[in-house]
Amino acid sequence: MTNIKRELKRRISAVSLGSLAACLLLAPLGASAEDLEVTDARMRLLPGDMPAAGYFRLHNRSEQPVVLVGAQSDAFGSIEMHRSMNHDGMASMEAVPRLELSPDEHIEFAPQGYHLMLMDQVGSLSVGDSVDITLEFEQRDPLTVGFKAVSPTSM
Ligand SMILES: [Cu+2]
Repeated sequence: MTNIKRELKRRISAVSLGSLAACLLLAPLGASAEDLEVTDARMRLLPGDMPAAGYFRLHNRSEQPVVLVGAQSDAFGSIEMHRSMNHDGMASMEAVPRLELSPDEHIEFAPQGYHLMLMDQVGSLSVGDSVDITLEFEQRDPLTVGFKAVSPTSM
């Protein structure tokens, strides 16, 4: 009995390793970016300790839905997806845990709408600097994009 279990275990791990190798061969690094297009990536710096806001346009050029679930960067301790809202003249924002794009859909992260809330900035940043931010998706490789720092007054 014990021998059978042991043999079974050995076979299972051989299969897992085999399929892992196949996945690595079938999915070369960087290929995932071909059907996802990010343009106009920028971050608006605010004075003092106020969090910066990240804006961009994301186009799903693939034939599958794509789900954006967040972002991370070495330059910030924490990044959240938010959506700004305006109720009766009161501005507020809510966290957006996931954002689904249908095939060929695009979405705009822009002032007064969706934004990346860039919090706990690690170093100092100046207008013109570029910072890598990695966008994270459900069931596909993350995509790292250079975001250019722009002044608080620019859109
Ligand atoms: Cu926000």
